[in-house]
Amino acid sequence: MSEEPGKLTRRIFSPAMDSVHERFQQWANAAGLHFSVDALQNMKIRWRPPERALSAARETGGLLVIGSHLDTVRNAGRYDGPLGVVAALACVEQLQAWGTSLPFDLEVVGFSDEEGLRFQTAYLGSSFYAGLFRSEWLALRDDSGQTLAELLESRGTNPRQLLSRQTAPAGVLGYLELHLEQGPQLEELGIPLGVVSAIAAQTRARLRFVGKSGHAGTTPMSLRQDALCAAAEAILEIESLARASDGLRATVGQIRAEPGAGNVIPEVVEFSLDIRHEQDHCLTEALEKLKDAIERDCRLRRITVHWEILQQGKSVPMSPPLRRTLQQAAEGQQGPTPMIPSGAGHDAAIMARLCPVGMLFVRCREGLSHHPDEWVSPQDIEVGVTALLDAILAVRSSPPDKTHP
Ligand code: HGY
Ligand code: MN
Ligand code: MN
Repeated sequence: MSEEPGKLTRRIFSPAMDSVHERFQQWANAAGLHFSVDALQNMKIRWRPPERALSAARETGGLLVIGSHLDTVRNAGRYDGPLGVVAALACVEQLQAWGTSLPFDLEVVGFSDEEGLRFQTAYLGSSFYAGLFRSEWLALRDDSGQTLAELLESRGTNPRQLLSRQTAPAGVLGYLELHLEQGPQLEELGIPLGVVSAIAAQTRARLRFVGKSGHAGTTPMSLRQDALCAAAEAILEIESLARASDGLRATVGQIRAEPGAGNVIPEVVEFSLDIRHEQDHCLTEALEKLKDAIERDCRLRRITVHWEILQQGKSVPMSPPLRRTLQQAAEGQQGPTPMIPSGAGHDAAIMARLCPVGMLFVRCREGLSHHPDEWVSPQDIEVGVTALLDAILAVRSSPPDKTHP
């Protein structure tokens, strides 16, 4: 279910996302579960265990949220996101089949915009779900120039009302997410499961280099203000700093040059910067170093450079009670289980502002992700789903204490 033939690309508010929801709605209906999609296209499948449906205390005990995201990057793999949503639904169906009683509801969520592919700002869906959506995001534009507000209106949602309507679900006990590791550690250790210790700090920025266009054949090299050469020097500056700094990861994934003609010296170049580190202060220091170095190089080239910070997130530790719960559940499947920091971002980084959060990593082949060859073995998925089930049952007996999110 993709926007692009021959590759998997699925953004928020795309027909492909609608198709995925239709498929999940079939499964939810077949299981007698309540299916809904909110105004930011987060999918929610709610299971109220039988005795809760009967007891007067139906509103007590709260809600355990399990899931992941349904949107993808461009030319994505099939597991990043959907694996966690399908695993969550499988857990609910298994608990139903066992006739398990729980003192809380389970809500399977499929967040709509974890990758941020459409608007270059990640977590729009989970931010709305957690009641943290910001009005300035309505002005975000996608690459067709359409704003999020216009898109919402085209789907019958009043953007202004959206902000007043966003309400975080009540009584959330915690959020659990199963996700492929997107790294090589579990494969190197030869075990299927790991537990996430923390999600790395991440900054997303857009850099804009402004020079002067001119004729490619007549403008002497010494007189040029070539924005693309300045951008190229900056990109290599970014790479060499990341290579020299332990734990720093920096990526330029998108670039655009204007006027974009082969015989014209580029006047304006924009590129994306995704830069991350497990330690907040290391990321801050790296950004300061890059700003100084790139501005120095641009001065020499008579180029002006503008930095636009699109999104900044501090590192997010997972909740200690849920880390322990997941680790015990995984140890029940495989024995000793490592705590692994996540270089990848996840919706859990947002949900952590609402409730205790925990993440379970599943081994993936060659650590590959954000790539069509991304793959997780059915055996490892089964081990992961079983551990997730055990973690849900463990929450039943000892809900995470909200004072220690
Ligand atoms: O980019 C990330 O870290 C995640 O896949 N959104
Ligand atoms: Mn993901
Ligand atoms: Mn991803």
